[in-house]
Amino acid sequence: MQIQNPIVRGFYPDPSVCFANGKYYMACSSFHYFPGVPLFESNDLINWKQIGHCLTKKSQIHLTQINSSGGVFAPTIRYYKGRFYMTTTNDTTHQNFYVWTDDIYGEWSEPIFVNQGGIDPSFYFEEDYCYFMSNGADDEGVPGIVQCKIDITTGEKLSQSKTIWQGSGGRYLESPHLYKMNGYYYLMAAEGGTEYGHMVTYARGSHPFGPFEGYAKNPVLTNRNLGGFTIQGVGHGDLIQAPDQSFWIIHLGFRQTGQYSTFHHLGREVFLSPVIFHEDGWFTAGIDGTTPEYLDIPYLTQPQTLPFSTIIDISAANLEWCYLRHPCIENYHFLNDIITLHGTNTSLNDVDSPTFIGIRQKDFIAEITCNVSVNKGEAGLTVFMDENHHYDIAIEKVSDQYQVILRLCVGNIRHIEKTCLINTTDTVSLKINASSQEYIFSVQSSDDTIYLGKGFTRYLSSEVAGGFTGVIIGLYAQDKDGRNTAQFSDFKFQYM
Ligand code: 6LW
Repeated sequence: MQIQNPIVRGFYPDPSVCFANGKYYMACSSFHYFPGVPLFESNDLINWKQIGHCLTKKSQIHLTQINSSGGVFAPTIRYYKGRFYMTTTNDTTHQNFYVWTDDIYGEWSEPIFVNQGGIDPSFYFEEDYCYFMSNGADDEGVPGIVQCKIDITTGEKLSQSKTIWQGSGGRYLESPHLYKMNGYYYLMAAEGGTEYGHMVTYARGSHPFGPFEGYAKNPVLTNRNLGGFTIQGVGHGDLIQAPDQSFWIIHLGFRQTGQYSTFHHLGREVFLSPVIFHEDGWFTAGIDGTTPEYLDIPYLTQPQTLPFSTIIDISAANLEWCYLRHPCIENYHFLNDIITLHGTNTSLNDVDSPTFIGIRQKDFIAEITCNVSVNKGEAGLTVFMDENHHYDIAIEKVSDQYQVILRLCVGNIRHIEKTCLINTTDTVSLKINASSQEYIFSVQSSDDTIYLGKGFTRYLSSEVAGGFTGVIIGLYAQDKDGRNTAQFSDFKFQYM
């Protein structure tokens, strides 16, 4: 059956995957968003359903007032002897830690810290030993992929951190994962940085601590030489076997907004590329070493589901909600298909936790609508990349009328594109029409659609905003004079 990359769309970077009890589980990075580390389940590596998050408690992750794109970096998920382990870095506090659970649908443990630096920690388990690797430098200061043995019950180091591979020469050697197959240890990594030069490389050896011999034709997977192809930045992956025992790399990549656009705003997404092991024990990946848009998946029995039009489940049970840093939960109420938000004087421009609850934008072309009412201050929808890059369409109470505002924030330019008074204090329907190049903002009143203006997607892109995240569509409320009350209903995403 044919499928289309990306297999998981929207800002879900740094995928790591494991197999347990007949199913696949995948974890992604989440940075300053809460809950942390979205967790997915699949039967076939193609159709993924979010089942929760690994970091759901404040005690598990420090996010208070951290910078955007700080916090939770790339995770690794592994299953060993009936227990799931997820390790990641809080890049803001420079700490590597892991959490565990025996119930993948339940809560995860409190963090257990490992005294090894660098980012992108990973585990390899063998004969009751746990090898813990990350990028960084060893105890002698030698840079590369570093590894130690740890006591998995305490996180205590059982050996020194030793540099085991220095990569193939690309910058930003990261994302190490170790596997054993056919008598060899394979150490897979990413190099080139998470932008246009990204790539997957690997080495193999006969012992978990090496020595490792790099694959002669590294990188084994990259789209860095495919100018004019919309899928770019492929790298940072995890190797996995499908139900028919074929090998695949699940990895990140991004979609440019057009063939030669060099902008992407939906963040890094999840892609799949085939792997073939050859007789000499080395493997090749992708189609001639590149990740294509369309792939034939011989074992697949259930067609791929792509993002479809949905009325967003506006209840607290929706696992896709994300908050900025640690939310003040008393400002969020879910009841009978209505979300009530209490805005504060923390605004979307602050490196803090404004009253904001969002869902990732998963495809370029979308119509997003929501009904909003507010008693004072401001409430609306935001197309949010970070505190300096967001487009807001909101209503504001002006005596006994609403004023509708379109605000475009790009860097330190904070511009009110349009305001207009509308003749109601009832619920207002806000609308965003997204294409690959622009967002068009309008308001629907009972008898009219009022066009407010537009904002280009490129100014919300990673190339302009920087950082590691992608666009999230948020419902928000703010009130510079105190605490307001806003209600949201009929939040819809229609993908075309
Ligand atoms: C992540 C690193 C990377 O930890 O970007 O693409 C960093 N790779 O491996 C943040 O996602």
